[in-house]
Amino acid sequence: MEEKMPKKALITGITGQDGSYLTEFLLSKGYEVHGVIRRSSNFNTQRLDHIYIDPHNSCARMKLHYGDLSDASALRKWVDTICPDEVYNLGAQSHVGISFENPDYTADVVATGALRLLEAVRAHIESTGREVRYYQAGSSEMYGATPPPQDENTSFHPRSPYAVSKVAAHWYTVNYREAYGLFACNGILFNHESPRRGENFVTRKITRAVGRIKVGLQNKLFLGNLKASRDWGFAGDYVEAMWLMLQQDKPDDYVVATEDSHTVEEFLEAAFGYVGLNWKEHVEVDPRYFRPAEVDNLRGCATKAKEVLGWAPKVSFKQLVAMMVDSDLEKAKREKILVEHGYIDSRQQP
Ligand code: NDP
Ligand code: GDR
Repeated sequence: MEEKMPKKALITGITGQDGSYLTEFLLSKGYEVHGVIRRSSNFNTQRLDHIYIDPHNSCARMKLHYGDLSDASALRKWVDTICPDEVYNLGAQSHVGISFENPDYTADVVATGALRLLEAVRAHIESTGREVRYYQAGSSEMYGATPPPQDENTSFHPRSPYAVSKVAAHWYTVNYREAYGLFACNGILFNHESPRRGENFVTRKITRAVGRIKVGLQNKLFLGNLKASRDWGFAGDYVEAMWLMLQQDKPDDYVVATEDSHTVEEFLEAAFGYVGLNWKEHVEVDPRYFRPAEVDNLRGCATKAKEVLGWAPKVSFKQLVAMMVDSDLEKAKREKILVEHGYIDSRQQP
């Protein structure tokens, strides 16, 4: 009997938070997973180390290739040589605050990068006749100033170079679907976090500090706007929704959210409270972290994802906070041992 070839996925942003969870998920479904990674002077694959198998080993089902969303020729080359069934565009300069400092770069990678990848997929389909499905990592930041609840019909009012670039990527994706019949989906994902979240996003910055304060490595935490409210879910739950979108009969756009929103202050209360600390004794507001334009309130309505995809979040806000604090407390304990033995400097902070 002929053996069935495994499906192939190509992921940009594979080294990021979502890239690592999506890779685990797709490997568990039997996929061969290919990832585009950036050249860096330091290794940037820490989030993948636990699933990495040397490619010389025939059982290696995750393969990494150098490329960049700013390099159209590399994107085309990898789409043509890998011949993926599904392409997930997760790569981005994804920090909203930093996008005000690096606007041009952010637009190039987030907006034009998506266009470059769509064009690589379109050209590959045209020359081979293969079917390739495309997922675009859209963001609740696109709603920006439009008040909640936000769903697929809510108008966009982006408030940062990052968010404007995501709106452009969203419409490029819709345009390639309408113009070329591409199976292309936009996932409009609300904030999702995990122990693998980048350390300069507010949730992880808080849970890292909670761990370090609890073990005595740090005393203060400097933050910006504490009044902003976000719909925070667990990244592990959200990558399943990305995959589900590409398994449907028709391409479409979906909001993915918990439908529950909390302020940064509430996150502080939950994270510090979980280990018996009072956040007010440790947190100071530093205007350096204020943004030129803020997004005050995001809360999604994920009815469509629930009804069409059969998707629902599994991890609650409270469980998410506990998961992140537990992980960062363990990390801080290990860090403390290294400090006490003089291997690292206690002033080293995220
Ligand atoms: P991360 O910041 O953790 O990961 C971003 C990834 O993009 C990293 O792998 C990074 O590589 C890669 N990358 C950055 N610049 C480039 C480039 N020029 N070319 C190719 N790859 C690049 O983000 P998340 O995993 O949290 O998010 C994944 C995607 O989903 C992003 O597009 C983000 O904007 C979007 N999103 C995220 C949400 C969230 O709450 N997490 C919500 C909604 C949307 P490196 O490791 O080398 O830096
Ligand atoms: P966000 O996430 O901007 O929603 O974008 P972030 O965690 O950076 O900010 C959330 C809110 O917290 C406020 N805040 C701070 N933020 C950071 N980073 N650092 C601070 O010290 C701080 N103090 C207060 C912010 O002002 C903001 O209101 C994330 C990213 O993952 C995007 O890529 C994604 O598209 C959206 O979520 C949905």
